[in-house]
Amino acid sequence: MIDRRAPLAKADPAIFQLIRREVERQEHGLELIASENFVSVAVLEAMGTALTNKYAEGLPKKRYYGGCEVVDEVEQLAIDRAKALFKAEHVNVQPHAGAQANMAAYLAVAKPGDTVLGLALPHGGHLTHGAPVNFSGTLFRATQYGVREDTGRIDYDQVREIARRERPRILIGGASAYARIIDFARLRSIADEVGAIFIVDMAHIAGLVAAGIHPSPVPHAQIVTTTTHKTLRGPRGGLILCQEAYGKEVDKQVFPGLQGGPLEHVIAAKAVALGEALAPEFKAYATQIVRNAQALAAALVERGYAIVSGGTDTHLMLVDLRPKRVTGKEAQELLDRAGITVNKNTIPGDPEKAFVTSGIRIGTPAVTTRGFTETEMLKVAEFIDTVLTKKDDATITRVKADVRELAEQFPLYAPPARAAVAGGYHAR
Ligand code: DSN
Repeated sequence: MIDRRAPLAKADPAIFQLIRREVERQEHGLELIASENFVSVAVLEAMGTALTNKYAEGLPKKRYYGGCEVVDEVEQLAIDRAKALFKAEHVNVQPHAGAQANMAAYLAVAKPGDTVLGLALPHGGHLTHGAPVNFSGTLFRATQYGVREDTGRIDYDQVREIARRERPRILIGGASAYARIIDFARLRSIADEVGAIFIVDMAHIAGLVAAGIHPSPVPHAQIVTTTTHKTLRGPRGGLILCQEAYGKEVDKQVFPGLQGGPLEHVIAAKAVALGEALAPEFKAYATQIVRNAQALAAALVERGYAIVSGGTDTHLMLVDLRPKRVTGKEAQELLDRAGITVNKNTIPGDPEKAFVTSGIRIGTPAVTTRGFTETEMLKVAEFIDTVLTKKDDATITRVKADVRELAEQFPLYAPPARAAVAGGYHAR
């Protein structure tokens, strides 16, 4: 007989222990994956609620199920906050993730077989921007632009040339490993010149856009997609913002086109995160993310590393490891052993395969949430360099202890949360 009232620790000790171990890992390591962050206790709490029990296919006040009066208000609050935060005309908060948001956005304005033009994955783009192994490259005829090898920056002249030649239905802006401000006005003018719809995936920079640290794509693009869990620091999920004229079609593509019932517990958590991003403190947080990234990039350059494009305007940098004679794969594995989490990443013109790579991508949103400033970033650069230069077990063990000591000075969740994840979270 299942005891429905038993706490997780008692009901399922195996899962409880695994969650506890993961919380411990997050507490004691340095999270430098550019697409990750640590959400607030309020966001965690909203996600772990009975809203998960509710079916609500449709939109607020236009549902296919009874009993939606409460979740209607939850979803409407999320929509209203997203509209206010990004100054968007129309918002759909239901996409389960960024890939679904992109698929719905593309299908709202294009048919299978139409041509799309996006930044190539090996140049810092994203799988869903036309990679051959993804729906965006199989369902559509994908063409790709890149960055210049000498500058590491988007080659807008090349974008224009390809757009004029290929006449895409959709021009996609946005990236997952690009450290420089994207010129959305310029991309929009190229899209207009060739009669394309301009869609921006701002997943990586959404928090910076929300805070006004990065120019917003919203005034330029007909449709903007994002995830909610990166710099925006919300739950894992997606959002679509668009001009009113595209609203009905976007909504139809999300449901019934691609998804069934929305995840109202996650939508509640999105609303909480959007509320947090509307608060004045969020601007200070986003500003510090960029300062930390710039401090880390400068410290790595001082230690002989090359940074693609020479630096960063955002939350991330792409480190070219070739001067240090270590591959991205080796670097990721060595750093992992020291409790420092990064991901290997191709660099423009990478001679190595995607599974090996010559680079790593490093981002500062998560460590900034912990409270790190430029002072700690200098220590982080020292840890990274020591591990990648020495590589031996004794050094890695020593750096791991230093990483733990630094992390413990900036605790994430108070002890009760580490011990009893099902019993409510506490943030420091
Ligand atoms: N996989 C994400 C990233 O790491 O950038 C993008 O979806």
